[in-house]
Amino acid sequence: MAGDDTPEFDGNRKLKDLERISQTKQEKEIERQLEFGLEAASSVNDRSISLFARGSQPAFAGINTFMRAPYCEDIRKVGEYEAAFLGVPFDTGTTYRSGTRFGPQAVRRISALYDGYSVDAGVDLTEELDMCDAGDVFVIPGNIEKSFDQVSAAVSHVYTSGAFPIMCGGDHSLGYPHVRGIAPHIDGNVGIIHFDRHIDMQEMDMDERMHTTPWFWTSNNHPDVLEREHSHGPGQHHDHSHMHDVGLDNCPPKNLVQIGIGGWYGSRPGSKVARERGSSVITMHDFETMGPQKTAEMALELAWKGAKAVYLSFDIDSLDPAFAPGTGTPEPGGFMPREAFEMIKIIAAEGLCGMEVVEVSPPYDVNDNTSQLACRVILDVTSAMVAACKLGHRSQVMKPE
Ligand SMILES: [Mn+2]
Repeated sequence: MAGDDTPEFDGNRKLKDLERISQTKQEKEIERQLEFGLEAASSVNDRSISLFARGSQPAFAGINTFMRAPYCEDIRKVGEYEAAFLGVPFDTGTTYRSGTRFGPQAVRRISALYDGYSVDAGVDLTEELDMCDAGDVFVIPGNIEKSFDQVSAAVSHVYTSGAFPIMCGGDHSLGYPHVRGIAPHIDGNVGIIHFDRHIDMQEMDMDERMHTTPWFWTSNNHPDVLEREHSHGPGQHHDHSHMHDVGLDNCPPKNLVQIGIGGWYGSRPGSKVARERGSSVITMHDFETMGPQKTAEMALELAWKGAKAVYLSFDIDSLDPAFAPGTGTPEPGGFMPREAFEMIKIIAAEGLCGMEVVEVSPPYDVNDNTSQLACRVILDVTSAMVAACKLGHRSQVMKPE
């Protein structure tokens, strides 16, 4: 029988916490809707409803931005927000199925379902976080290197404005230009936590910096790598003489942690690089042995060791294709969504300098399931940061107990 050893459970604890958060922004939003959308027909009893849909309801109506956040059309003003959703519709780096150029729009569309209030997270994102949709980067389809330059400059603009950058791809070749937009502004080393089924750490693929290569380049110019390669003989592994860009110098391989790696596609060249550079690869089997909590704690320990900041890269194909079929390179045996949610929440609570969700390919999706999961990853990461007071302004909108 349930007796004295039943732990005390307050099922209302988070609801009580949420009750202390203001609804000021939401009330202002309704005023704005009525002003712009005009009064509803007289038979409508709820007078907060407008004639033209100008707010969050109905979820299937309206002009979508991510989470119905304001569209920051004048990108000079992005620093007025605490976080910015930035679409990067680029898929020229895919090596199998393309289609991720449609990822940002699909994630925006399904995000309209949500209102930002989560009993589970104990967060009201609308009220606690000032987020905008910064629109998309003007990528150059068919040219990886020019797109990389556009993307890094755009991410750098958002990051230095002070807004937390949330990049939505696009394929995973973007991992490199995303980090290249942030790391040079950080005075110290940057750790990277990377969820994926694929190791994505080879130098080139089909003679280009495809989506199988981002982590080679982020960590390539670090003194540890240069020294190791020098001791093996200069130029033994690769020759970048044709490239002006040889990678970043403050992303040490020892602070790169990859989680969920496995499967049967394309890992040999990247594994060699990871082995030589001494980065950390937590395979799916390692994860099965350790479980989500221990895996996340280990990732944090490795990524933060001696680092000033940590960046989160989430490849949607780290989730099993039964849940996330809409992706370019599916690999069976991936995470259950709940396992991934648990890990990213633990990781985000320690703070991040930026994040990306990549490889959502809507043409292969079913019922928007994959884009919905990508949206969910962004919500879980940002809300965990808000709850930990690493992002947003909880203290200003939550009454003391
Ligand atoms: Mn992948």
